[in-house]
Amino acid sequence: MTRALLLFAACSLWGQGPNEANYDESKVGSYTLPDPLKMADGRPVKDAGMWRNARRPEILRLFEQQVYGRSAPAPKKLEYEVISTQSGVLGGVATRRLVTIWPAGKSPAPAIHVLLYLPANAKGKVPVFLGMNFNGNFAIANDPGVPLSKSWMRTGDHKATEKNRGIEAARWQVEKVLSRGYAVAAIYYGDIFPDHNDGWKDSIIPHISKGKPAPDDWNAIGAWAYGLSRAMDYIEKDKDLDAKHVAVWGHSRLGKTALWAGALDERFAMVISNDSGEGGAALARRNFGETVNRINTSFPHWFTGNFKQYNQRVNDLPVDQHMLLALVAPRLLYVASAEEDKWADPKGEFLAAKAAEPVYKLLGKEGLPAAEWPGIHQPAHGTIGYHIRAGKHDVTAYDWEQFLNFADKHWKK
Ligand code: GTR
Repeated sequence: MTRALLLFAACSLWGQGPNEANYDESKVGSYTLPDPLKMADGRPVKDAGMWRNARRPEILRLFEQQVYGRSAPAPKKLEYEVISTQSGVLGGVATRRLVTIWPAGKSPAPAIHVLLYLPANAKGKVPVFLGMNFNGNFAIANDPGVPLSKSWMRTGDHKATEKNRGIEAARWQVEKVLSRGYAVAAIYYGDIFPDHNDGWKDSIIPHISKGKPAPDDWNAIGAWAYGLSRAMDYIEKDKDLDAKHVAVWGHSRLGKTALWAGALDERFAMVISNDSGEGGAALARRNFGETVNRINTSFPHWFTGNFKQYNQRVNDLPVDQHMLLALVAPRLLYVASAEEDKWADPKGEFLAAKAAEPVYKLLGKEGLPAAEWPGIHQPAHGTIGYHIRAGKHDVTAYDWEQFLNFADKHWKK
């Protein structure tokens, strides 16, 4: 059973317990969202310049201080090595490139391994879907040429095994993405921060930030987002890739991470959240499914220390997640939900995307063309895209079909 399922089961069993998750729309209660277009001192944000120079940095700072923590600056010079390039892989449809990045300087410091697949028939620089995986790069496709990861694994004895090769293939849809003319770039989250309560000491953080962590220091999500930005550093150096058209995407905890990476790093032209839920695209103030208290209790290593102050007083947060989504503006933003993924609060994900819209409008962009929460399988694609599909917490071929249509609409004019 996955952690999410266990928690879900536990929450239902607890019944009336203090951590009970609400799934009753009539019990959500009322809440007031902070206005993304009002400065903390109350002044209205009048134009694009004031958003850019005053309000955007203010919101970014608040997310750093209170939610995800302050990350380290990018390394002055990226240390990396292209390990190999092999054409004719995945049945001939792809060229595979393996790259190693040392975010804190060469060994013995940790390495981030990048797996790239380029369409075999690519002409010119190729736009890229960059994501992070849960089981190692060798898990995203059935490709015997990708080495097993040597990093911590979440399952079994925490070591990679052959039987996990390709187990995330359905979630990555590599062949489909390539066939639509995009490259796939993948990194493994365990290279950056092993996903458990004690992961910090084996993460990249102590190699980069010296001394004891401060209450507003980065943690797992901050470190994973940092890894995505280092992969982006590499993409900028690869002559075969179009660094101006990179979509950063992620599922669940890695969807939260993709959003944070996209907020911090404006080189990402598109940001995609798939079922990211609490601490991702879902409104924190909406009491439905997972809560701030629950997520900080189950996963104390994900967010910054300060975030725990809000466990019992979510309404005191100076931000809510629509403001994280607004930090992506005016760039392309996609939020995907799943009907049965109640834990992630699909409606709260839609409402957050909708509440980010005034910032897009201020910047002269379309926003999200859906006045109401759309029905199942009725994607709405503006500058903000949204869909909810049937089924459970997962990434499916349907989700990819929408992400690719959205990218085509904006990038293949
Ligand atoms: C759950 C967690 C969610 C989500 C999910 C996942 O246990 O409560 O916030 O991140 O894990 O990442 O699969």
